[in-house]
Amino acid sequence: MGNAQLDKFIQDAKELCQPSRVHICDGSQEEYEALCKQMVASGTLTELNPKKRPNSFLARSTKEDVARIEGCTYICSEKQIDAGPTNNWCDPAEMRAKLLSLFKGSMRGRTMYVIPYSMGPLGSKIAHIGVEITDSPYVVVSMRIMTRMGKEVLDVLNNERFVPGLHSVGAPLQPGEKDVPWPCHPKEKYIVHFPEKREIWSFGSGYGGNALLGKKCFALRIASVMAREQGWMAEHMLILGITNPQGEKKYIAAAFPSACGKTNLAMLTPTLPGWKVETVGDDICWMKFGPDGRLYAINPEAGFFGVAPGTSMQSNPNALLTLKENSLFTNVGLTDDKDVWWEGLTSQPPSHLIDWLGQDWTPNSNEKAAHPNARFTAPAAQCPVIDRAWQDPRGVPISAIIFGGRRSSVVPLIYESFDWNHGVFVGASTSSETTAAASGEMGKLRHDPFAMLPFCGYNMGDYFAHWLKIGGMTTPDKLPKIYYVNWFRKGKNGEWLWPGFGENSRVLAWIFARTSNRAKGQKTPIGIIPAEGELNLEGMNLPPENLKELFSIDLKSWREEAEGLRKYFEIFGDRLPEKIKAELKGLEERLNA
Ligand code: TSX
Ligand code: MN
Repeated sequence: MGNAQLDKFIQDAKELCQPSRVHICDGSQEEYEALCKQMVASGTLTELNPKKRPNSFLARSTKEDVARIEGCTYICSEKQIDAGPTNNWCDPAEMRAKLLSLFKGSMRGRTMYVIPYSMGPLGSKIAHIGVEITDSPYVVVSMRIMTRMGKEVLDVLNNERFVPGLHSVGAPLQPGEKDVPWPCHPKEKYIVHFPEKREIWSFGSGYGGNALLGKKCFALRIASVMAREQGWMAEHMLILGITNPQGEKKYIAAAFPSACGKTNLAMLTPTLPGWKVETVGDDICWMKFGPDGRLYAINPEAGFFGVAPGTSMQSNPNALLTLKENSLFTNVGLTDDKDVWWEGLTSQPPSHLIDWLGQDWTPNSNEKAAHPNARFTAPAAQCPVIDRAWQDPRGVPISAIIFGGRRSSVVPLIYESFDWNHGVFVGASTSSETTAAASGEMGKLRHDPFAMLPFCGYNMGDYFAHWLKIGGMTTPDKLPKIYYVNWFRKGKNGEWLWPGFGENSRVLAWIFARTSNRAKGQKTPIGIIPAEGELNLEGMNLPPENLKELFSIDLKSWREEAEGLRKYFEIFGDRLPEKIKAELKGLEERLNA
């Protein structure tokens, strides 16, 4: 069956970008292999040792194209106030004119690929379809791992509406001109969203979230706008299943700013005997109310696009096992036996490798072997602990939502919100100390409400209001309980108070107990913490003074915390919901009582 919107999208893109060829992707293995072969020939990809890492490749980008670029990311709503204080805004007509001039002839000498894809299991009522048009074969093979892509999507598209995304690396080829391994535009980069029209236009970058438009652009920025309109939620959250020793299972969603180990939590190996954690997703969560009034979540993605440095058999064995084949690596080191390496993979670095810039590297080199934002792209199905319901079109029922951040002081290991509205306030208050991996100074506190700061497609104040509204759409007993965790609190000598990683299962077990009414908790001015003895610490030798410090709530520091929040919330002006103001006032009153 034809689709008029699709035919017009392809025709318009062709006329504007003037590619040499048009290729409609069918998503087949043959197509994937042909594109990989073509990219090996062009120097974009290096094939890894098939004995060590079958059907896997390495890509190296240029120095200038290594990460998402928030400064070049725009929400072009009709009115600036609807993009809000946390987004870059530009007048949509002005931006459209700019984009039309940039995209004019931008695909000359290249193939224009049309990628029909589904975010979420095909046929799920929570899923949505997108079509990305791109001149990058790297994007095509990445999208094949990260989404359900190709003919099967066209077959269900019919006359349904889809989210169009037009992407060009912005490097047209003159007749006879030889291509470079990583084409991109040297200066002009634009990642543009038109929320009212539900369109994405991305120019100049070939990297990650700038170019794989299904992920941050669609599944978060555009989807957050659709979710608000339609009464559902598009969140920057992992989804995990947790089973207790009695075989009872619950699902938890969790949002963290970058560099907090979200993928590690999603694939956790519990140290608590008899407990099991399984992964539904590690980055994005779409939730809709089910017929029973509970929130059901799907992972709209089909793969993991994770930060490689720091990923090891110690920090995340399940991620490493996921990468054993059929994986794409970007900006990692290449070992002499044609395998991959990055900082933190092994305690002993190889004595020689080729670094992410293609230069010889030894442990004595001053540069890093892998770029700090080097990535792996791997099929979720290959994860050894992938949840059996990860592709269930109905989604999984969410019992708890966790927020968290990296805080060396003030914030306890875990607390629970008093109710939904207080939980929304807690989510809005999410903040994290910057690490070397993020841009800016180290250790500076950055507010990142709901970990959505760079991903909300509309005014963040209205997004808080949407969360509050969701809480009124069902009965309180059906809503997930809301938590805030901090794995990163430090003692007086700068030592970690909590071992983290698999030991975090003890915190998850308390959440499990609370959501089953099996733990009574203990009220504090900021929320509910585990009552004496409720956090299972058996077999871990946590010094009692660490436990005390992990849960200490210093009223003076928390008054400063509330003051900082009050100041931060000012940026939202009259779009800050009254209920959020009331929650802040409530916190201040409890701290002063
Ligand atoms: O991912 C992390 N998690 C969550 C795991 C499920 N990391 C890595 C953060 C960077 C992405 C952590 N780092 C966690 C954590 O819970 N905790 C810490 C801090 C920490 C680091 C090392 C030790 C203890 C705490 N201990 C030793 O190195 C022995
Ligand atoms: Mn993310």
